[in-house]
Amino acid sequence: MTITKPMSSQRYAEFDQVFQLFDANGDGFISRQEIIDALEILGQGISLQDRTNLFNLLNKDDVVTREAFMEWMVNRQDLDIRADLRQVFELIDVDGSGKLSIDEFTQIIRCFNTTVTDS
Ligand SMILES: [Ca+2]
Repeated sequence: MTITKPMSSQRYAEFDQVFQLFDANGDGFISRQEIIDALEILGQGISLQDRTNLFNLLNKDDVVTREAFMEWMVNRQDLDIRADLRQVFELIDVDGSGKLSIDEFTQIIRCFNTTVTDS
């Protein structure tokens, strides 16, 4: 018996992980600030062109929907952001569960976000 799928579930899961990586507060949308934070973590791992494209995904509510993000990922299959993101993901996945918890991501954001001080 063969089952055909439009996109392999493994690939979809990968894209979904990337989405969750960007969606730091887990509300199902990527805000402008979340893109900025994620890009800061990725650093030079993502090209200027792709940075621009990401911001172009923002809709009139100034958020990126899961659908828009997935579509972008599908069209950017050659993009090495996935390799970079996997490295970042493994770095962040502190407990090695293969899943990224909000706590783990928040922890990393805090580590990188050295400009935030309580003074
Ligand atoms: Ca969000």
